[in-house]
Amino acid sequence: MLATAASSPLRRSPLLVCILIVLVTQSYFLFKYNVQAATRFYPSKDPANSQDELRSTSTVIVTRTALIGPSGTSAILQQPTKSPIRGAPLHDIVLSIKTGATVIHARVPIQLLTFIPSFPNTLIYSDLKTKLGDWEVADALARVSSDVAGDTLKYWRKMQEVHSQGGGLMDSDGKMADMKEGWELDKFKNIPILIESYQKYPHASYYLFIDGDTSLMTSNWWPYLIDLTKLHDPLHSPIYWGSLALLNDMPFGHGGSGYLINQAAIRKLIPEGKAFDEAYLGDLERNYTKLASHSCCGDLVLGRAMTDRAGVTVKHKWPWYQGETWWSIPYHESNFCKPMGTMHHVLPEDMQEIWDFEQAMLRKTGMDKWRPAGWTPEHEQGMIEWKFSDMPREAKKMDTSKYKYILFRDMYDWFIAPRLPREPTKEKGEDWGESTVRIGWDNRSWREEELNKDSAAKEDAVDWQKEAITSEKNCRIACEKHKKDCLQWYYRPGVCGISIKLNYGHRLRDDGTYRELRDLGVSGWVMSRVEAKVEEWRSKCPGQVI
Ligand SMILES: *[C@@H]1O[C@H](CO)[C@@H](O)[C@H](O)[C@H]1NC(C)=O
Ligand SMILES: CC(=O)N[C@H]1CO[C@H](CO)[C@@H](O)[C@@H]1O
Repeated sequence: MLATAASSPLRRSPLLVCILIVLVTQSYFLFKYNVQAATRFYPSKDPANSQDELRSTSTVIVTRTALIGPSGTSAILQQPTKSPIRGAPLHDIVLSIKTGATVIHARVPIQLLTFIPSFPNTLIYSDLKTKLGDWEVADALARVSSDVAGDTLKYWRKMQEVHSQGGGLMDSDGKMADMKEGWELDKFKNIPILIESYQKYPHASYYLFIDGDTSLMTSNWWPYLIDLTKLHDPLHSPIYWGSLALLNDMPFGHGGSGYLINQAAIRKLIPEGKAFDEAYLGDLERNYTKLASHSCCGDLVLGRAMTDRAGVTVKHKWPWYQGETWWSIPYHESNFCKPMGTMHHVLPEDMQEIWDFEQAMLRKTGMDKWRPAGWTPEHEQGMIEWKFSDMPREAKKMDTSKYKYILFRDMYDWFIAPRLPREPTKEKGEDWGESTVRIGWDNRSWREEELNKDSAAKEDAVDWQKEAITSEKNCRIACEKHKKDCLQWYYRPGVCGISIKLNYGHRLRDDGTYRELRDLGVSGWVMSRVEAKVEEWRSKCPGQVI
């Protein structure tokens, strides 16, 4: 085109040509710069996001503000920045979850989103047959004999009726409707759940029973079960392990902390050949439904069945099985270096944080790639399932002492250390001594040693113990001056708790006046002692420094 423009004005004006060339070159560089400037707003993430990145580089005009929502977060759905770690699936341990129709929607979905996928053989039991997404939820009370269960079962019938009429058992905020008595049904569930878990998976090596507000430290279970299997053949050496509780001298594994029963132990209760014998199972159920009807709790009933009928008494395996969550755990020398298996009373949002914590820990320790010895590509692809009762020879000889378990120490470092108040508190000219303080806060010191009116009235009570319950200051002084190993204290009028264990605790109420909160309780920590103690405990974790 230009070549034919011999007579065009361009040819006659070299100056115009020069200006044109300069303009074209300049806009080329400007364009190039813009592309770079624009890509800088989208820092490269992982390959999964490169698609998005490409799109944003080509649409240079899109400005940053257009993509950012009012809260400052991106308005486009973000891909996960890192792919989640899913260790090897644990097919050979049946996970049975017990919950109730009034709380299931608040609790179980977050379990399904976090640890349950690692336990492909999971069973969910409620007091109503229902579904959660694609998961079938069974009614644990379906096989309970109403003639022996007694009056309590009226709540169950009521629930079925409300549900069948289309009434929700939970309001849209996830709060329980009127059926608060529903929890009384809970004690009838444990034996039916055990029977049905065995019927569904009669060949599993292990059966783990937990509640809807129990959380698992999933990755720790692999090396734990390898070692357990080396010591106790799951088909022949009965195991009923948990966190021992006692009621009227009756030992049982506390339900919320979770209890583990192997096949050998289940077969002591339901002998070979009886797994589908409904006459036998009906008899078993009736016997223990009757016991449940005048008992407090289902885990106790199960303990009775295991002890009396199966001849297998629960073994106390705390703190692997334990009933606290990150803020209620009393951190102490006795658990600091120990691995954790279960947590209880876990709020849904805490369950998420515990999951994030586990993911971060696995990356940090490098255990994300860990597999048991004898694990093959066929296992990895899901073509064969791992059987603990028939482990490869390599696994039986496997040295798991190098495995980096997630410990209570790690939980302390992740959850507690960054949250403890560190600045010594000076308020309204008061002298708080060495302690850092939170008002309206219960650090559960009272669980260790509680001084109160009764203890002050005892003959051998000394002066500082009597005075400690009269004011915050005296309670603090009791901890700081009179108990050299006291790490923290808690005061409310008439009560002074002092503790040699570290417990973070929780806010007692979200709102209120200073006075109101103060009357609820004040917690203090002697941080210099806390730090020294934690370092002392930490130094005793063998080979676990990471
Ligand atoms: C149920 O209790 C009866 C009476 O004590 C007893 O004879 C029977 O063996 C028990 N059955 C089971 C399965 O526990
Ligand atoms: C919320 C909570 O756990 N509060 C406890 C505070 O301490 C007293 C004893 O000092 C307990 O009775 C409360 O239950």
